[in-house]
Amino acid sequence: MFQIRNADIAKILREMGGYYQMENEPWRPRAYEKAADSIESLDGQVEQIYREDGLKGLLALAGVGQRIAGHIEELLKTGRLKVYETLKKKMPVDLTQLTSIEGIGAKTVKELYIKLKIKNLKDLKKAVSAHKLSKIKGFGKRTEDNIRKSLDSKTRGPQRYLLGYIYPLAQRLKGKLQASGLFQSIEIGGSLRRRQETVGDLDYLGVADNPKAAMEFFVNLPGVGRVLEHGLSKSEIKMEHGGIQVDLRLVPRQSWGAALIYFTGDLGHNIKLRKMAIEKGWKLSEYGITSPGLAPSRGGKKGEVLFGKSEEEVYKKLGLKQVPPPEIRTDSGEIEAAQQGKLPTLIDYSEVRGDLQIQTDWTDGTASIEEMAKAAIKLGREYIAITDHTKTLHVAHGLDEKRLIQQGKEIDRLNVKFAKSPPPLSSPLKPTPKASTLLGDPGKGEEFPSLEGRGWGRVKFRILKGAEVNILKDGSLDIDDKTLSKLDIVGVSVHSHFKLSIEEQTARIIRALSNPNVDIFFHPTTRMVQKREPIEFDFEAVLKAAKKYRVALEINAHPQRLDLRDTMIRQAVAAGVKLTIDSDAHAPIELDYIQFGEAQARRGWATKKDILNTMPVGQLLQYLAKK
Ligand code: DGT
Ligand code: CA
Ligand code: CA
Ligand code: ZN
Repeated sequence: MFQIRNADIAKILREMGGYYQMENEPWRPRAYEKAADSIESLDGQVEQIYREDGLKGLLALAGVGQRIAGHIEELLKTGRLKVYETLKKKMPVDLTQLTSIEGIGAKTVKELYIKLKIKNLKDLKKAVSAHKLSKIKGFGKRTEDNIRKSLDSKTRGPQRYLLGYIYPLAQRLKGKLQASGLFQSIEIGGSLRRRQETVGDLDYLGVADNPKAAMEFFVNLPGVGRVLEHGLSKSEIKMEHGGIQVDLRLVPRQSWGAALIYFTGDLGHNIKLRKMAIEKGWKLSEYGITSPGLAPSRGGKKGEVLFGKSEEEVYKKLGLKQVPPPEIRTDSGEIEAAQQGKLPTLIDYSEVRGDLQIQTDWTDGTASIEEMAKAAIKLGREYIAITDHTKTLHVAHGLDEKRLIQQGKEIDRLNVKFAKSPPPLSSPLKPTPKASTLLGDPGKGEEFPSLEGRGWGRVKFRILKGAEVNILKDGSLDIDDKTLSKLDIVGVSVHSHFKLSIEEQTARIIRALSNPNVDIFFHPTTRMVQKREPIEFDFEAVLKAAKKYRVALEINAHPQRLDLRDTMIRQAVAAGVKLTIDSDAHAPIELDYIQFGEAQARRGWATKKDILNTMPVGQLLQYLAKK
C-alpha cells in the first residue's frame, strides 16, 4: 500500500477531469471533479478507508462510482495511475497550475500547448509578456489582457468550501469539543451558521471555565495541520486535509449571546443592530449592550455590560419581538419584520417527508432502486421518487419509453415487497438538528424525530415512479405524453442549449411547463456553485407560468447546485409558487443532502406550506392529481 494523501488523489482526479474536458467528453469531466471535491473535503484518509473496507469503502464515498473507485485502488496499490500517465504523456502540462488562472480552462490549456507549447505558469507568463497570445486565432487582445490581469492577481483568491461538503467536518469538530467537557457552551458561528452556500472558514465560539485546558484541547484536535495562533481567548488552526481554517474564540459567559450575534453576522445585519443600540443611547459590541452614557451618579457603571447573556435578551432589548433565524440574517427585511413580530415560521429541518429527485443505476446513479429506497428509509423519509434521466441525455444512458415502463414494473414489485415485509430500521434515525439548536440555546441537545410521532408504527414507505425528462431546444419533451401520464412525478430539466437568447429560453421553459404531465421544474437555473453561471430567462414570466400550470419549482439540495438560490426562492414564495426540496442523489450517502435544501429554503424565507414534499404521500398525490 502506498501512502497517498487525499489532496493528491483529488488533484489527480481533477486533472483527469480536465483531460477529458479537452477531449470533449460530455459527462466525465464533471464526474471526476465531483469525486475530487468530495475527497478533498473528507475528514478521514481515503487510504485508511480503503485499508479498512476495501473497494466497498471507496464506493460509499460521495461521487465515487466503479470507475473512479478503481482508479483510487490502483493509486493506493501501485502508487500510480496508468490512464492518467497516458493522458499526461500526450499533453505534458501542469493543469492544476494553469487552470488556477481565471479565464483559463482545460480547453484553453490544450490550445496554448498545441499553439505555443505552454506547459506551466512560467511559460504562460513569458508568452503573455511577448504578446504571443493575442496572435492566436480566436484569442484576441481582450483575452490576453484578461489573462494578464488574472496572472497579476495570481490565482482565484482565497478558496471557499461548499457548505454541504464541509458541514460534516464542522459538526464532528463541534461534537469533539462538546464531548471534551471543557466547554460550558460551544457553537459554530459565521457563514456556516448562516448556512451560506460557501464557507471561507469555521468560527467556533465557546465559554470555558478553564481557558488554558480548553485551548490546549482545541489546537491538539486530531486532523490539525498547523497552529496559526494559540492564545487564551483566541486560537486559529488549519486542518490537514482540505486545509480549512478553524477559529475558536472564548467569551465571558455574560457575553455569550452578544458574541454569538457578533460572530454570526452577517456584517450588514450587525451594523444595523449597532445603529439601533446607538439610537437607544447604548453601545453594542461582542461583549454585550453597554451603557457609555450612563454615569455612576445615575445608577450605572460606565462601560458596564448591561445585557448580553443570550441572543434573545439582546434582540429583545433592541426592540425585536422575535430572534431572526441565523439563515436570514442578511439585512434584507428580517430586522424590520422581527420588530413587528411578523417573521414567518420558516420550514424546519426534518419537515421534508419525501425526496422527489433521485437517480439510480438505471442511468448514472451508483446504486439500485432498492438500495436507494432502503437508505432513504434509514433517514426517515416516507417516500421517494425515482427520477432517472431520459433518452436524449445519452451520456447518462437516459431511459426511453420502454425502459421507463420496465422501471415502473420494478418499482411496483418493490412497493409490494416493502408493504409485505418492511425493511428493518436497523439504525436509529439520524439526528437532524432542529432550528432551535441553530439558535444556540445552550444546554439543548439535538432532537431525534420520533417514528411513532409520524404514525410509523410499522414502516410505511412508498416509491413513486418518476423521471427527469429533458427539455428539448424548442420546449418539447423527449418522452411521449402517453408514457409521462403513467408516471407519478414528472420533473423536467434543461441539460442543453444553455445559451439561448432570454426570449427563446423563456419561451422554451414555459412551453415545457405547460405540458399537463409536468409536476416539477428541476434545478431551474442549472447553475453550479462557483463553477457555472445560471442560464438566463425571465424569471417572473416563468413564475407566472408555474403558477398557472401548477408546476412546482425545485430547490435542488445538492451542494454543488443549490438551485434555486435564496433570492429566487423568496420571489417564488412571494408569487405563491410551490417548491420542492430534493437531494438529486446519485448515491445513497447523498440522500442526506436534503438538509442543505432545507437550509436554502429557510434562507429564501420559505415556510412549510410552500414546500410540496412536506406533505404526506397521499396528500401529495392528491395535489398532483388535481391538475
Ligand atoms: P466566511 O468565513 O468568509 O465564509 O464568512 P463569515 O461571515 O464567517 O466571516 P468571518 O469568518 O470573517 O467572520 C465571522 C463573523 O464575525 C462575521 O460573519 C461577522 C463577524 N465579523 C468578522 N469581521 C468583522 C469585522 O471586521 N467587524 C465586525 N463587526 N464583525 C466582523
Ligand atoms: Ca467564517
Ligand atoms: Ca473567521
Ligand atoms: Zn439534471
